[in-house]
Amino acid sequence: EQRYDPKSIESRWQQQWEQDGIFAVSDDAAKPKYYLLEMFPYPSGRIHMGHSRVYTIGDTLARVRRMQGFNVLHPMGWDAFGMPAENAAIANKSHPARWTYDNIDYMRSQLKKLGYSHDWSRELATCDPSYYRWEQLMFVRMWEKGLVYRKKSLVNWCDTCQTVLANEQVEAGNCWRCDNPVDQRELFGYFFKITDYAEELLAKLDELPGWPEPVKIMQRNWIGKSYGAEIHFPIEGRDEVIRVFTTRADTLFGATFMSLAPEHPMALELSAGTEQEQAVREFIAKVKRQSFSQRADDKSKEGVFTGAWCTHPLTGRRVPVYVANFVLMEYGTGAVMAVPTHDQRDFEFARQYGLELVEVIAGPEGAVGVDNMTQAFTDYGTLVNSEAFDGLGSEEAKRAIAAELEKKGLGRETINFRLRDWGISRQRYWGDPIPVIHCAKCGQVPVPEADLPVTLPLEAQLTETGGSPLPGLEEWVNVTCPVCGGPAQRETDTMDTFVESSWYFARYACPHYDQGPLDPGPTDYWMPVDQYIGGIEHAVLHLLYSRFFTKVMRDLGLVKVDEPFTNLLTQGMVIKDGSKMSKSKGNVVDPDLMVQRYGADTVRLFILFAAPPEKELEWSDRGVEGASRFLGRLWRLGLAVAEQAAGVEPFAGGELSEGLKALHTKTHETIKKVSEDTGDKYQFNTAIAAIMELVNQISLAEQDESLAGEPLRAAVLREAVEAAVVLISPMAPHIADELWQRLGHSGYLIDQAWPAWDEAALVREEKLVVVQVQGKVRSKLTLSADAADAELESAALADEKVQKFIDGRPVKKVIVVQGKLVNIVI
Ligand code: ANZ
Ligand code: ZN
Repeated sequence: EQRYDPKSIESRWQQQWEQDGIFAVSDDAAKPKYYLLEMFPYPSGRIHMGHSRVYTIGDTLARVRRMQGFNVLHPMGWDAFGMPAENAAIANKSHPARWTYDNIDYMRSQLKKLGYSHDWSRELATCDPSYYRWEQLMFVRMWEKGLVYRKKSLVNWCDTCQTVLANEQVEAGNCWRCDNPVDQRELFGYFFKITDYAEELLAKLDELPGWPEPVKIMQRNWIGKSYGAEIHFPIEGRDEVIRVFTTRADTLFGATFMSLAPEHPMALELSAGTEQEQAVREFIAKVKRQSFSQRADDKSKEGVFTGAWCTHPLTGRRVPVYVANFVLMEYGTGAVMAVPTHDQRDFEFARQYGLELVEVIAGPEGAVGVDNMTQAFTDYGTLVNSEAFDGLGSEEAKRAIAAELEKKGLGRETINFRLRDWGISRQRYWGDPIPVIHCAKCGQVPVPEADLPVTLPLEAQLTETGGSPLPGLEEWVNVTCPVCGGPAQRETDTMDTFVESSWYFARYACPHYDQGPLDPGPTDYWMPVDQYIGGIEHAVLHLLYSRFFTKVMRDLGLVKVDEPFTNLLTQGMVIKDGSKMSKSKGNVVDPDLMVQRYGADTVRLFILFAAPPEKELEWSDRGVEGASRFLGRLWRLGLAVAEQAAGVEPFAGGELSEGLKALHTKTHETIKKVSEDTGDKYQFNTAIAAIMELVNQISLAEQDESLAGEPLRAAVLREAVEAAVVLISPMAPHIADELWQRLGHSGYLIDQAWPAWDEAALVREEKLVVVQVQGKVRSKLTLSADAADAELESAALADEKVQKFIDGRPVKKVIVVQGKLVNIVI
């Protein structure tokens, strides 16, 4: 007998697959397409367990769909620009390109060793000019459409990473990459107008039933649509107003002061010439040194009076204007009407600075009186102290007050979004150069299409501090202005790497196309991605940007779809000893090592069997051992049946004895179960459990001497083993192809049609079960032919006649013999 030796089997089949190019897919419009994509990896150096999990899930599904008759696109590439390459290059005195491409080569070989069915003929790396040149073209087209603009703005600056971060990249005040606190700086940068698409990005979420609800909720919150009002407060002694955005126009009569963001253009202007000017200057300078996290911190609400007053738009009362650190310039209008009785921050601020309180919303118990308030009352209620609006409910009052303001020309109902435009400028070297030229005469001029791409100069030497070397490359920087021909300079910022990952999925349709970003034929055929798989950590960043970019590409005439990903699966984390696998926790299991020790099929099977895809997966060495033992059992059985059923066709009809009928039924039940579990729900764990049950039953039948003489035995065994091999092939493709060959077939299982089950075979027969008490036959039961031992036992114990003979005495032991006889010992 031959031992199961995954190492030799796997390398042989991987070579065969590659040699025959069986994973390369053509744009065969005659077949229904299925585009399956896993989020592409950053070439960090090695494949980790998280990668193995997401690609194993994806690969299994890709293989199932292909066997089901779809033309499956399952591409792979590299999210290859980004900071770690620069850091590694500085540390190793090498070049980011070198580091990146070396890593890509290594990781590609690791992925191949796992037996994934990626179409490597479509491989792309985003740091390749043949990729990023088209991104530059789209940038220029977006510029022409007014979807890109340049402005000086207060940006999130990470001093450790020496770069700007988008709002989405700041997590609780810290850098998403290095976790250090983020500062604010004023810098020029380029912005993509994602806010133009806010309404559509929000609305279309409702048309994505194939997305997990938590992801949609996160996106909705991020887009943050608020219905409210804009209200104008005329400034005393000037012909100007301060505009505020509020979601609580019903509290207008309780507005007793104003709060401006320190960055608000009027903050300094209003204080100019007043006694407060110096204090305001100092305060603004102080806030500028605070990080966002400090400003957002609940405990440090600070402010200063500007010395200016404005007029309440409905009561005409005087309202002092403050500058406060917790008001953000980036939201609404950067100014807030402060209602200390009904907003907690304003309440605390008012207490701290001795400002007036006016109660205007009464709860169910009525007004409480400002002297009794220990905190703001923030619920909706009934208006009091609000002149003509007294007695109205909050909702009604909001509309009525907005209408009154509109009549007076001092406000109106409005909608505000939390979503900000996407700042894409990074002061980094290893990225896609922003294709803009600065001319003293003409301003910012996009690089003409004919001059694209702006190639990232590879001769650059990185500086020790991590700052970009591009501004120092005079030969590269100095150019002539494409408009006036005068001396000009290149933009030296590069694009946020999230730009590359916002459209790579479309480029896979035509990765070698050199006439534009996307070849219409294949793009229209393949897009959208039918199933996207990746981590929940990308719920807002990558997934929102990709949705935005798809809409931009649509509006540039490059794609026809509105949404990039029809279905989204967010796989759970891989954990070990109860916590996420990470270097810092020291609980990392290296997939490569596991593949070496057990083989790829075992690793894949364990990953799929241990948990459903969305759930956490707890790494367990015993679980891996179990998967390995199971494949060993399948291997022996496969070889045994190959020998015993050599030359015999799988069962195709005829009268079967009870024992063979049971196995035939089990075979078809398993086909049905695995088909359903790999259908819409991706329950690979239960699918594998069903295949394991089938294999057990085959093993029992194979050893069952009573079946030895049956003429159809070999045919039924072959049918069952072949089903097990075909069904396990998407999960454990190497052993499956090997057994398939040894069972006398040629070709690859991925080209095999997914098996169909025979409804007629599913009908279960009944059997007679004899029940003995103390060795004497006391009853006979009719049970389903496949009833398990446990079922026999409980049916026997529950039987009335049996109960009579047990007569209340404790049962010592129940023995089930060959599924036909139950003996009860008392
Ligand atoms: C008056 C008021 C009274 C408010 C009240 C709330 C409660 P959402 O729902 O998130 O849109 N606000 C507006 N602009 C702001 C800024 N730039 N920085 C900080 N806070 C700002 O929040 C809208 C509310 O947040 C607005 O409604 C405003 O405070 C505050 F009893 O106005 B409200
Ligand atoms: Zn010029």
